[in-house]
Amino acid sequence: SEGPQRHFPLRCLQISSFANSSWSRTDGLAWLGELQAYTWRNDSDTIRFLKPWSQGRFSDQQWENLQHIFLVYRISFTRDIQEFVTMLHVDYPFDIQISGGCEVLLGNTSKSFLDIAFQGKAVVSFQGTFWVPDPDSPPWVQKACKVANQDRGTRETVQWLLDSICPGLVRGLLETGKSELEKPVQPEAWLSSGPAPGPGRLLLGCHVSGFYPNPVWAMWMRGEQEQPGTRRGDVLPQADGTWYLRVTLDVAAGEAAGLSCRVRHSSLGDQDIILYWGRGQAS
Ligand code: J81
Repeated sequence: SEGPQRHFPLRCLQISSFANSSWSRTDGLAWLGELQAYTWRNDSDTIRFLKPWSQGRFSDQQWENLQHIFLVYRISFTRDIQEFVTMLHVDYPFDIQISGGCEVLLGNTSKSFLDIAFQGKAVVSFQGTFWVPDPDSPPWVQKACKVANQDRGTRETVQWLLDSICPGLVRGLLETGKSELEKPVQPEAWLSSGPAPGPGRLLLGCHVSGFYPNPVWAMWMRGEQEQPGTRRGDVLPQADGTWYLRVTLDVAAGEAAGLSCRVRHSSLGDQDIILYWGRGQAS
């Protein structure tokens, strides 16, 4: 059988905000490739499955065990951080972000990662079997790592989660989620005219909406000629898991005729979408 065609890393994100010594919250979420599969809110004791395939090939019992590990972790993490802060004189308020996960590669191998940021800046990563502070992280972080590295039980658990549980979960998810993960969704496209950039000028908009997976190519054209003035917006996420992109072109009003917007996407095969300016859109 053929391996996965694209990369589907599992990315688990933790966001912890500490306002003062008595108020904090921790939320979690996780993505497989571009699709969010889990959420874990501070006020909930359970990780919520967002997809019908989120359980992967794990049994109910395996999920209960994992759930328990994470519940203990969340309480311990909050307590640990508050202790470090008291002991090492760190100022409130602050945020800690943790990004961890793995990717299954060809040949039964996998690659994992676990990175911690303090106030938005990377400070610690887990490497092999140890917490490793960034060389330019604050002294208190370096001290906290020394303390954390004394807890061999936790280091072994982290290693096991990263190197065994994570790839095992992902292998299951690639099977249970296969059809949704691998099925491209076709975009719709339409043209618009935006606010005039100046006297006698037009801002032509080409909107591409509802595509999956993310990479898409869209360009204003004159015949086969790509228009170098084409400006590409950000690719924006939509609530249904698809993406949206707008590309614009600033042209002299007299030169708009004959322009077209061309869209290529994996869902379209060779059948690019081509929309011609002046045919149908409200201008
Ligand atoms: C800016 C931040 C700087 C902090 C630098 C240090 C980084 C260390 C980060 N450490 C953690 O995130 C772990 C926090 C919790 C951990 O310290 C332990 O308190 C906790 C409970 O451990 C105790 O019980 C365990 C069994 O339940 C073992 O027996 C262990 O030896 C014992 O001390 N550990 C866990 O909850 C393990 C699960 C970790 C999962 C980590 C996912 C990110």
